[in-house]
Amino acid sequence: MDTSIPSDVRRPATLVHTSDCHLDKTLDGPEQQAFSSVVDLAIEREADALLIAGDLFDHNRVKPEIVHWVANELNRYSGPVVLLVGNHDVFHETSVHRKHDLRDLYEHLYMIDQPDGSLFDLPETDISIWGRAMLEHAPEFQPLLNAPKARPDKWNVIAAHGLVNAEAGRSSPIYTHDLNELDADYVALGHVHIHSVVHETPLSLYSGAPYNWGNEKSGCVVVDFIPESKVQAEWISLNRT
Ligand SMILES: [Mn+2]
Repeated sequence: MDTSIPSDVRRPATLVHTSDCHLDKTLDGPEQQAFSSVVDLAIEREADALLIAGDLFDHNRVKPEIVHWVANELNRYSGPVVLLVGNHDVFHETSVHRKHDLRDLYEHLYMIDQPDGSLFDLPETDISIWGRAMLEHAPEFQPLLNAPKARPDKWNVIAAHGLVNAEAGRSSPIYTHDLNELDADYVALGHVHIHSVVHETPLSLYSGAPYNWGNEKSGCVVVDFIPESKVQAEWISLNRT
């Protein structure tokens, strides 16, 4: 009889990672259609969680109809949604997220609202997500500062909205040496609208925007966490033909 205890006790999990949705205009604009496609993908892949890594909204004056529309879209999915703010929807006093709190409209919404970091262990999955709420898009804001250590029983995800290897003086910088020091399974980045893999260990990706002003590299990322395996991340095009 094999009495060995598997070293990796985590359950397999799937995460959909998006960012930079920039919702702002009409209810049937291309940004809205692309966001619906992200939700469709989360449903199709039976994702355990959806992570929005900043700039869900384009600005702080979006109409309440759009916020309600987002909540209705998320209700189609009905799983846990983790929301990080970005520089277009920073969490300062006049933030769209303070005027219209999505937590009041969607019960499975986990808002990263702490400037020093919010950590969520998501229900019915071993995914854990940490990030820092941006109050001001400034050189002083370091999205990865004081990230927690990984826990062996979790898929440790870090969410950050900022610029990787920014020149001195740029806002919300993320440096390679910071990524190297992270103890995490996956780093979900937002801010740059074109998808790219920016770092291998831990695996760190910009998802890119779901609607990138007509650019053919519009899409989002599906991340599969498999015990005893490398994290798999697949970029999915959301371009409509
Ligand atoms: Mn941004």
